[in-house]
Amino acid sequence: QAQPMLQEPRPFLIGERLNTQGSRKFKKLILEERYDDLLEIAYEQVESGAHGLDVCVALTERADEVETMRKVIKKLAPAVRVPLVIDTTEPDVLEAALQTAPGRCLINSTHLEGGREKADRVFQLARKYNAAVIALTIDEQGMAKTAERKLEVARRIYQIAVEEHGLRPGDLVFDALTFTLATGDPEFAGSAIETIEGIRRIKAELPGVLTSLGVSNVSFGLGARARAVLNSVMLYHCVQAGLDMAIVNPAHITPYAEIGEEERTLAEDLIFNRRADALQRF
Ligand code: THG
Repeated sequence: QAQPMLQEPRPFLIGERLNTQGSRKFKKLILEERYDDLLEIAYEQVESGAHGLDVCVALTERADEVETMRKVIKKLAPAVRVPLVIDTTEPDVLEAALQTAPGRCLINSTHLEGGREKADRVFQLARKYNAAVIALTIDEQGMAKTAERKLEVARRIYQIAVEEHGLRPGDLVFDALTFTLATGDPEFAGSAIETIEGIRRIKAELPGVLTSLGVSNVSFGLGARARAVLNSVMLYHCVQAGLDMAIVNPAHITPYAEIGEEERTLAEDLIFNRRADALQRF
């Protein structure tokens, strides 16, 4: 079966910088309605290796997310040849985006927090506009923390999307979510292992589905060099476990083979929770 959202070889890289929540620069451009200038951020990500572009224009300062999303997509669509990843929590913004974009889109994202009502709406829109959907492993109990729970939530979402809404397994992209390792909180020391194992189990037990991860979450709170190393090493191990897509700043990803052994070992000690002082040493 054709997998138009799948990059071979893996991973399909989704550029994260066209995001008002994750980039001060992009937020400023949107607030000042400088739509021509956002193309530079788009081009830079594609030139750095992005295969798709995440687009999030949500702002607490402004109430016109629908119109802003339309304008941004009208600017991007003719200029870049990569799929757009529509990042919004508002169904009306999502539908406006899917109506405006000329090609197949990826929806970012849905989940089961607060029940399945919103997910049902998202899957209906995915069917109507032939979009793929990123589904986060979050349910009524919150973000799934163990590999077992991540698989359990993914199974429920699969049941709803595939069995009930008729999506193809290849239209579903499960995001097993990862927490930052920068706080030193012992409760989260094993969280990267659970994410990597969660990816492995979702790929093993839900045949045909894809997986994605917002890799930068693992390094929130660290300095720039440490972030680049930790993100790159985490990405490598996730891809080894079967990860298909990664939401990253592609300019900050270093190939695994180019990371020196010392830095790599420090990062792996932290990711795999191999020593109690891994964070201080990193
Ligand atoms: N899964 C899915 N979607 C997601 C996430 C995920 N979307 C949002 C987020 N997580 C991924 N996007 C970003 C965007 C920016 C950053 C991290 C993740 C980031 N920004 C720098 C910072 O905050 O320090 C740069 C700030 C700036 O330039 O102003 O780290 O997990 N499906």
